[in-house]
Amino acid sequence: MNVNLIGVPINYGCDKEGAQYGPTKLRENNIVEVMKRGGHQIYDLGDIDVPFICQEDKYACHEKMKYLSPIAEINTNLAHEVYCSLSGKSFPFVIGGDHALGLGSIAGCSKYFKEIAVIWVDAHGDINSYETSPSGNIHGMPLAASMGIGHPILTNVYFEGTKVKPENVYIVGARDLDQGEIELAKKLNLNLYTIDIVKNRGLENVIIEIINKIKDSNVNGVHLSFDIDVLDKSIVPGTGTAVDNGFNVEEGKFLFDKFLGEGFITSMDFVELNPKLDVDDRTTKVCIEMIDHIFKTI
Ligand code: NNH
Ligand code: MN
Ligand code: MN
Ligand code: MN
Repeated sequence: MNVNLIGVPINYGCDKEGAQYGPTKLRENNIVEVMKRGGHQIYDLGDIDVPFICQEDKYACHEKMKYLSPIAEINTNLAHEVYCSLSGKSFPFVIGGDHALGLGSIAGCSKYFKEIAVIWVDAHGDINSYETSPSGNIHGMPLAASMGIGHPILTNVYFEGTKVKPENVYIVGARDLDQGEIELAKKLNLNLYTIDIVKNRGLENVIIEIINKIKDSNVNGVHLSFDIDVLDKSIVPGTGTAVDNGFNVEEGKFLFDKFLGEGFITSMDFVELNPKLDVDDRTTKVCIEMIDHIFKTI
């Protein structure tokens, strides 16, 4: 298949030094060659432009959200690159960078397919708004904004209105949810598969249920957004908000086997590598191992 590799060297969403070096770090570790091993035609489209904004201007746009305007701008560009990739029959593989980029990926995917499902694999829900966020970090908000919840500058990125319906959102592996996120998940009756649910019911059963629900829905595209912090803290020191009790590498690979093996995933994010926090490049190596697996499965 044709794959477009798109880098988004952003750390404004997590407000932590280092996440912006993810794409460069992965390219230095031969991500393109690794992706080619699966027999695909890989087009490296380079990085989306991320303008320099000084720390003092963090709250220039909104008192409760950091770097709001540049994040919206970056995501608008990303959305169009994802949309154009899909229009050109290429699979968009978006590497971060922090998870704020999910907003742009989903917007591009939604414009192309109209009705989409989103599988959000993450230790976090990323369904905060500025009213519920404990941090003001926008990487904790992209999934809410994609469902039309939050500030209009975020919810109207790329085109006006909701990108994905709440009933078509699937969160997998969450174990560090904020109070407001728990309440929103209840209110919207989200398909929320916390780590406890996954461990009780079994990863395979949960994945099969999600696949069946998606197949029964009327979506044309499925976006898989993978935040590496869904993996256990012990194996990903190089991520900004590592959480314990997460998946091991085998479980991560199994998840890709099942979802990608189904053949219905139409775009992907791979986010939150922070090379500056890493120990002996351990997290980079895990990322490369995962990416190798993804493109041998897809
Ligand atoms: N929930 C927290 C917040 O909104 C942390 C989010 N951090 C993430 N999300 N890494 O995936 O600030
Ligand atoms: Mn995330
Ligand atoms: Mn996370
Ligand atoms: Mn552990």
